[in-house]
Amino acid sequence: MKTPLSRSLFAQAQALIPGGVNSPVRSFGAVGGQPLFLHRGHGARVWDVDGNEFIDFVGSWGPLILGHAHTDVVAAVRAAAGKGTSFGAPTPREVELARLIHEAVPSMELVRLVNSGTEAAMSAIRAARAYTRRSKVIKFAGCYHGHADGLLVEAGSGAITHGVPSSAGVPPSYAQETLVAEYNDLATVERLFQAYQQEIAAVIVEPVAGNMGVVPPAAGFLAGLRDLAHAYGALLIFDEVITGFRVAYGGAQALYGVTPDITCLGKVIGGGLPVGAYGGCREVMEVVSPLGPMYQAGTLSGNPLAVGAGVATLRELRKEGRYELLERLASSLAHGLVEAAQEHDVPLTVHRVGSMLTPFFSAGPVVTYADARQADTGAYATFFHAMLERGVYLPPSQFEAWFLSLAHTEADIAQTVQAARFALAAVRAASVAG
Ligand code: KE4
Repeated sequence: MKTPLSRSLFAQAQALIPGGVNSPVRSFGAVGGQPLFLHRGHGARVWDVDGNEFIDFVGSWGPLILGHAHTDVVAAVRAAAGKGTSFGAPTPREVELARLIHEAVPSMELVRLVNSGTEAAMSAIRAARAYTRRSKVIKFAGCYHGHADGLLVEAGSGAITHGVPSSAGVPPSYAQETLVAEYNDLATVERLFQAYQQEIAAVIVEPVAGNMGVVPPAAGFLAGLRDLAHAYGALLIFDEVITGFRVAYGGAQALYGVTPDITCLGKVIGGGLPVGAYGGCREVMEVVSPLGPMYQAGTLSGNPLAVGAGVATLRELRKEGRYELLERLASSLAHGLVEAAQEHDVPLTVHRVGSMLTPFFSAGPVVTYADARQADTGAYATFFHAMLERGVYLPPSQFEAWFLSLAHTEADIAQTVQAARFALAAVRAASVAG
């Protein structure tokens, strides 16, 4: 595959942008090589600046559940732009998006729109702290909730000591209010509650982990979190930035039947434009300014173009049969990958929840973050590049989710599985060669 223009653009970008990218995971740092510069997308496919065509399973990291350049989304953005791109004042569409979100996710009695998943998560935590008048927050190793300082934290030395920064520039004083537990391990959560009792404001969790690769909640894990949090007077926050409108129209809370106190959304609700949201029961959300003492604001929050794209996306998603189609396509892909791996004797554990999935290069099981980290990232890198060469664009990291859209077809899945057979043969050959 020839990529001279991408290479030239990457050299230019590196002279102007840190690492040549506006978000680190795009750099191909986890798989090697240089990133492709994309020129356009349509449906399930993207084209790079050198004209190479790919079936896309990144989908902008989740938002493009309808596929690229969906006619309704493009029309909504065009119509909004023609009437003015932003007002910094309430607009009718914001009410419509809030209503669509509330109807889909009834636990979100009040919804505040923001501009990203990061803003949604940091605001949800601030609301929980304001409501409970407590400071500490429990998160899980391997879960990612955006780049707010207090969330770039990993487990401290002891099992129940406060967190330590996982990024330069985060003062230890910010990290020490964050406690880190193990995903799918309720005992680690209970130990933190026993140690910190009434100091904990909230537990924040990805109800289906997506940022360690896709790791579903173990049976009883989410309900156990809710029961533990409420037993100690803390709130449960579901970070549904990925899972919201992805794993079901009502998100993971609908799929698993566990209701959080606050929900964070992003990605799909913006249809590819910058939208995040957080919301919960009226009693909690009435702490948010201008109703209450917790401050949170944003110049472009509820922006007409982004909200228009989000409304068009949710209107399409709520139509009959949309999630059944996503389920069929994703199930077909998962089974094809498993069969191809068996054909080539490559250890592969495929996790899937709805239309998000991850093939772990590991014999498994993969239940915890520690399990996920055992995956063979070298094998994933070999697989990634072999798939790219065969026209399939995957997340450039073993620890991310693949996303399908309503624009993918059974023919796309068949082409992807066929490419995977070659790519897995390459993985096997590399493994044998040692
Ligand atoms: P943003 O601020 O990137 O819109 O959302 C942050 C966020 C919050 N919560 C969850 C569960 C998330 O997955 C994310 C962001 N996801 C990453 C990919 N795993 C976005 C890709 C990137 O960082 O470039």
